Amino acid sequence: MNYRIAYERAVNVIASGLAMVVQRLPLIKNLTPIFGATGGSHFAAPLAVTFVGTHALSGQSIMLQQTNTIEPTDVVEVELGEAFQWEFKATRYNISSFGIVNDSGIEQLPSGVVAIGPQSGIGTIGGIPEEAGTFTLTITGYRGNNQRSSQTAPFDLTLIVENPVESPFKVFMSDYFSAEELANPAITGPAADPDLDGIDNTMEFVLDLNPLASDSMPGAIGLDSNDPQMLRYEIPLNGFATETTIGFEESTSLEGGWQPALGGVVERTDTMIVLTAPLVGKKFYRLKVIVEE
Ligand SMILES: [Ca+2]
Ligand SMILES: [Ca+2]
Repeated sequence: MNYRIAYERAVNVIASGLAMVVQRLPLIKNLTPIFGATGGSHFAAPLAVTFVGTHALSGQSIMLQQTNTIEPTDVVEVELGEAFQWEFKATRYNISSFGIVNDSGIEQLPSGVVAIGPQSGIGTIGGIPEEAGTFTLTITGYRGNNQRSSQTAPFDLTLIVENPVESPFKVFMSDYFSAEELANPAITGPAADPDLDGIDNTMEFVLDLNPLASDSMPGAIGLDSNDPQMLRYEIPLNGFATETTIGFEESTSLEGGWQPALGGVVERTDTMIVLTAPLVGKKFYRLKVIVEE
């Protein structure tokens, strides 16, 4: 048979959109340009929570009020590494300063989280949390500068920072590698090939191979039993890779010009992918995988 099948691997990694928002938010008063530049879908919807409208010494009752159409909340849930912002103000007057203490009574915010403002009476807590946990932040607003003059009643914000759900690829890699190795993309990144078998980690995952041991490309090539004029190439897949985009590309040379293999028929199930293509001329096929980290 004159037909030759060449395997190549192509990996496109769709990086998390969160990588776009890596800048630290400095503790400055000019809030708008910072969030304006990076705002949008990456940020949780800003929620305005109004707290108190009374002098602490006046003896008047203290209440929370909704100030916009979004349901106000005193519980904010975000993922580790997810940018967020949360706003607050007082109803009866514009606060000129505020103080925040954690549940130990210390003026300290979780790592990666900063407080900004107030600007036009609106204070903001936001950033990109770098530690998981549940944090209670007690906020007090002041009518005057430097946390002086009359003050609002304390308001408790509960910030819950959760570990993000691991992708199937990362779960797969964590079966083989230590935490230290998992943090090193040169070893465990999608395009890395630490066992030097020519199969990158993405393919090791998709094909359910061992990223630490040399493997050969799995699959069976032969004539289609239903039609001897057709080539049948069947590759078993990892059942945990069902969300992964996998397809075949073809070219008449290995120099490039790869196109989706439209001349053939591709069937995909949870546990295998099959290419059936006519036995005409010389063609190269390669498996292409797009995985989300
Ligand atoms: Ca490998
Ligand atoms: Ca391997």
